[in-house]
Amino acid sequence: MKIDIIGDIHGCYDEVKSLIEKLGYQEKNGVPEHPDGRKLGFVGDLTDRGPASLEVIRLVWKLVIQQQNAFYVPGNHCDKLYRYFKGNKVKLIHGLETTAAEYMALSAEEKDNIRSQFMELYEASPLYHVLDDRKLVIAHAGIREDYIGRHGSKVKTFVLYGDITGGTNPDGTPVRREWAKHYRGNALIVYGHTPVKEARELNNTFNIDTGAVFGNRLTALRYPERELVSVPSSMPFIPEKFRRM
Ligand SMILES: [Mn+2]
Repeated sequence: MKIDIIGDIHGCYDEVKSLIEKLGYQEKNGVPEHPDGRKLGFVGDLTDRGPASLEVIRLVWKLVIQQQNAFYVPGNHCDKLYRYFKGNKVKLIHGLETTAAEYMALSAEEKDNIRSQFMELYEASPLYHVLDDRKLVIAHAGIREDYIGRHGSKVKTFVLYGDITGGTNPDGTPVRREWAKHYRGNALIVYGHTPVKEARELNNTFNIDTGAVFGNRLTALRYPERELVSVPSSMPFIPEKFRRM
């Protein structure tokens, strides 16, 4: 199987459009299609902070649900947006306020449409995808080898938030252990969640969150070629958002 996996988009619709074009996809009936039958994958965090979160949802819904021709796993931002759309009390912070503002500006009918599209997408998608005869795993924040094939709350927390200790850093962000340093599995793990200036390959894992929404780049990994393709971001660069590795 040949798949192009895209990192955290966070509402950067123009960037994802140009990345998909750069990957060789052509628009057919309003949906990108690859002449060689390649498919798209998404590591999650489609929305929040960027300028056009709802457009990103519409695009990914078309690809994954309507065309059944792409793979998506939810990120922690997707999980929170799902809870917001369900009517749960969630705080409109950490970028959700931008997605909520786009949503609130819609007509009642448009609201219903986007809300049901997103909820359908989320409900139809696994916490992580195991693909290509278990040679490839897509998980938002990555996954420990012994969690592959398992489900449940510990696994859910790990794939959405990473290997968090429960503690907080001086800047208020959660302390995360670097699970990829200790990963020894045979499956290639493709993930995002932690913005890095350069996509990072380590022990058969790839972090492809190159911080599009923080002004760096939006990146895709071509599988099985293991080639990185990226486009520059139009957002202002915020250096303190990038983890030093
Ligand atoms: Mn993210």
